[in-house]
Amino acid sequence: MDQKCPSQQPRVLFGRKEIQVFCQEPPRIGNPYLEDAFLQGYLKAHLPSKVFAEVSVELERFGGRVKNEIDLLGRECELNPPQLKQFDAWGQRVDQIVTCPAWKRMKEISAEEGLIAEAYERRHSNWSRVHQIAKLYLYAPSAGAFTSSLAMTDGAAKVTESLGIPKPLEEAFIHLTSRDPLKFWTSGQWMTERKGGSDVAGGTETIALERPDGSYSLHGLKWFTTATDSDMTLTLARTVAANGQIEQGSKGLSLFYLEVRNKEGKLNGIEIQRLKEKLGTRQVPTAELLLDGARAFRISAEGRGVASIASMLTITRIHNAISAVASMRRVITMARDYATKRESFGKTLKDHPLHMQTLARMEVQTRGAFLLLMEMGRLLGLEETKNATQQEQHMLRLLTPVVKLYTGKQAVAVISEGLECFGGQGYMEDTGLAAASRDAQVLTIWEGTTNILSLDVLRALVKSQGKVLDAFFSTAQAKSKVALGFSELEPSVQRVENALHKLRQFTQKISSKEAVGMQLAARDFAYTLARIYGGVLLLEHAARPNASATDIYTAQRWCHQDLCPVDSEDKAGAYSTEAASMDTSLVYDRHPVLKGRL
Ligand code: UCC
Repeated sequence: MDQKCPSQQPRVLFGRKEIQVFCQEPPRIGNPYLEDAFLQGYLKAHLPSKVFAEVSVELERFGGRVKNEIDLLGRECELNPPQLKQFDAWGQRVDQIVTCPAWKRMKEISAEEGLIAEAYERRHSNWSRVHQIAKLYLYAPSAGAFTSSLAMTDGAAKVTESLGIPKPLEEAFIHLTSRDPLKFWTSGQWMTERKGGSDVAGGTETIALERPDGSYSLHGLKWFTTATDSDMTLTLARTVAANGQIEQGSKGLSLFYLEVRNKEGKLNGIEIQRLKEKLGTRQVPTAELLLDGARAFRISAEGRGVASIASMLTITRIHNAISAVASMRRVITMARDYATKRESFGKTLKDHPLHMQTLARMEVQTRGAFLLLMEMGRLLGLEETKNATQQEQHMLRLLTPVVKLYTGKQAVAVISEGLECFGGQGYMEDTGLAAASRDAQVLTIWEGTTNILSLDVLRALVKSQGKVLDAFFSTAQAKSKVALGFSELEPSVQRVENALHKLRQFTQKISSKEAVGMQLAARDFAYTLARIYGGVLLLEHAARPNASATDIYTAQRWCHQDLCPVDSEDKAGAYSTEAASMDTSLVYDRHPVLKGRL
């Protein structure tokens, strides 16, 4: 990685020799823990000192492993995507997903490092989640998307635990949370069917027929199953009543557990139709599956499928945010290193102020996103150790969709900007940067698109009868007050308070509006929550005793954005019925659909 260009050799104009030696110094990836002052600062500020000492030593060691071992494996996974072998030489249907050795090694490393176990052993009590998330954050950009398997594995362990470890899952739970590579299992999450992935209640056609022994036989077509090489999965299906009736909608769905293969390694009534050809995350074997009598166990009460899998969604959405923030951090680390090496217009990139401004803006976004992510970990840890107050539980429910949707969008923007920092090299496949850009694009799509998650924010609001929002106002107000005594931070605190005031006014006004107005405002509303709370967390971070000038500067820059876009858009009339109608007219300008011809 550190080789030098032999650029000082005597020049032979356009000589063969000179052309051959042309090269640029690549960006270097160091120990990601040691290079991340902001991560270290966060952990030091929040973890009890004994926990910090232990966690810090471990993260430094793991950071070394990421740099020296895992990063190369991740690249191998990218270069050797999985393949489907459907038949053996003699025509026997085998449906084997062939993955590369590096992918298999990722599974072993995940067990050895306790990447799931850490969260369930809870050796650092309520800080165990923060510890696990910090570790995954170091791992994710080098993991060759193995993090998607881990997200679902963690989600499955969480569902199992929250259902009180039902009998059929007793053994599985031990496997999912094992540190032994020989015992460790990964899980899938099969939710998406032919009719689509967002409207699960409307799209799930799979049926479950009860067998005499109490297990079920599943029949259906799962259109998009990620990490299909997993050992087990959780999936939704409709039970069939004795009279043959099948209830449609959400109330007809129950949650099932099944093992993908039997003890002999044969698929459990499953046919792999094909692997999906995706834009990114090509390392991950994603498949279409026909369930043709797969043996499964119902693990939720009948009709409680969506509500029961919701705790899995909470976890996978947090994992999505981990990958989003980690990928932003990685591209900045690479770009800032490259900026010390690459010369143009007679100086290195780092000496071009406009280039530094661009990187600094990316850094501000990434720091805000990082604190939002860690706040999720803090709240989840409190909830899982039964230390969360009612207010903290409300915050966890509200912030999960907000943080997932916001960091996904930020990642796409920051990584795109990051690619530009390398000029044409950022567009090259073999630098690995193109893959980072492709992989980022999925972060806004899987585990709920931006709009679906914005509507989930409204669901949380309605279900709690506004209590999640009360919790938001009280928490944001209390946290931002901490920064009041600091003169450099006061204008930013003022901006946050103004935004909170406008948001309060907006919510009072909107509650009397029709459902369409609420829906039109949902996305801007979610963005507002993310911007205000990101600002609050940056202010809190900047007001701690050992804060640096850059901590203060970051909070100031973040708070300088429009912190209440929902108010700005409302004032511009964006949520009125007229606006809704004009939106359609604009989209279908002079299109036959508007003339009733389609
Ligand atoms: O599977 C996929 C790819 C996997 C890749 C994993 C890797 C990710 C990590 C990456 C790291 C690299 S992608 C597909 C994933 N699918 C989704 O995310 C689904 C998106 N759609 C939704 O989220 C919808 O909002 C639905 C499906 C939840 C809406 O369903 P319903 O049936 O219309 O929802 P209802 O009727 O509003 O809610 C049913 C119950 C209610 O509880 P009860 O009955 O007690 O009132 C809700 O409060 O479920 C509860 N509920 C929730 N609870 C619904 N959503 C939530 C929630 N988010 N949290 C808590």
